[in-house]
Amino acid sequence: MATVTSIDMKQIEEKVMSGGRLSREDGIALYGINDILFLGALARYVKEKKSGNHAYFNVNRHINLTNVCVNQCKFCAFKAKEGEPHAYTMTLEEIMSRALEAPKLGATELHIVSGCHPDLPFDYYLEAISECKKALPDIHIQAFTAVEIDYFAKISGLTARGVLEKLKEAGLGSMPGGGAEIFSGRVRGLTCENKASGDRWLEVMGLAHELGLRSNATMLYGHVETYEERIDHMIKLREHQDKTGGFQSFIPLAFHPDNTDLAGIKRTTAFDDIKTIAISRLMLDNFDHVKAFWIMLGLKIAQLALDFGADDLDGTVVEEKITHMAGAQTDESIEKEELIRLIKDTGRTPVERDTLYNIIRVYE
Ligand code: V47
Repeated sequence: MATVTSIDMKQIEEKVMSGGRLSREDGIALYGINDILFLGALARYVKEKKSGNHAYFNVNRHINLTNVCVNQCKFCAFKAKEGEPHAYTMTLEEIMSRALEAPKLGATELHIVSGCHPDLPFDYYLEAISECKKALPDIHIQAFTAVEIDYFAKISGLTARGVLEKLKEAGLGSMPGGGAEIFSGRVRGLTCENKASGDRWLEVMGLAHELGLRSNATMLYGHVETYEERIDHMIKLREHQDKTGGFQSFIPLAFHPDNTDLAGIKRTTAFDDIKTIAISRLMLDNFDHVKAFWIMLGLKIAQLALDFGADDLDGTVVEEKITHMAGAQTDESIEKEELIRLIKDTGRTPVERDTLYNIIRVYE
């Protein structure tokens, strides 16, 4: 990584303070800066311009319908092949018993993502959404990554737009940001060669945005990618957002190596996590929110991230398999009161939001 001079830092600072857009070179230079307090101050300035002193959280419940997946990504510990001892596929009854817990927990959102199962028909996934919506009409369903939508199109013979239309009609409210990984073809070739390309991920998100479905966007970092590839990923998202405006939040996901095919790789460091939060806040000038997903960052880093550009901790979650199969040491669930305490301790105002960032309650 090239050394960054104080002149470079001054120029970047001036650009940010005057509302200018950072270039690819600026982004790469930001990764060369070890003064995280400088990065934090800049990112905090941008965060406060966008969301003032608010820090958001929501009350949600995750459900992963099946872990059986044709993609077999090397970074994934959640995946299974049919017949393996840890493979599972939920029945509709199992899905509904989890979904029906949501209102009892005060949840406003069901977050549903799954493996791309070789034998299940698209109707299985469609029915899961329509039954959840019928039973819980007031709950927002955020479900299926762009990769899953691409897969449903392949197995159903529908277009991706057709799949999205059917899911929307069944009750889909918005889409999570998973499956983006790193858009670089080099990295996808090494880690997830079977799944939809970066361009296809962006195309499917564009279709969803056209249909009025909002979505999030993620970046899985800390495996075989370079800093340049991270910045290119952010720039592709930024360009796409210029066109559609449909992304709500950017979520950098720290790679957890345990039980994956990349198990030799070391976990991300606190410095890398904090820098990546701050840099994404600075690069993604057209995203309203940057989320520090506490499950992946751990509660302590996620809380600190609120002072380095993030404005959201995500939710109560309840059941999380993707990161926990890969060695996450966080709990799978957190009480809303604990999220409020963590936020209050930073001096920010906790704001409970719904999935679309409508304010439910401000905890002054
Ligand atoms: O796409 C897989 C990632 C994603 C590992 O939109 C891993 O609000 C770390 O996207 N270590 C799924 N990450 C989860 C996801 C998500 C989570 C929370 C909120 C939202 C949102 C989206 O998890 C996958 C992949 O990028 N992942 N394996 C791993 N070993």
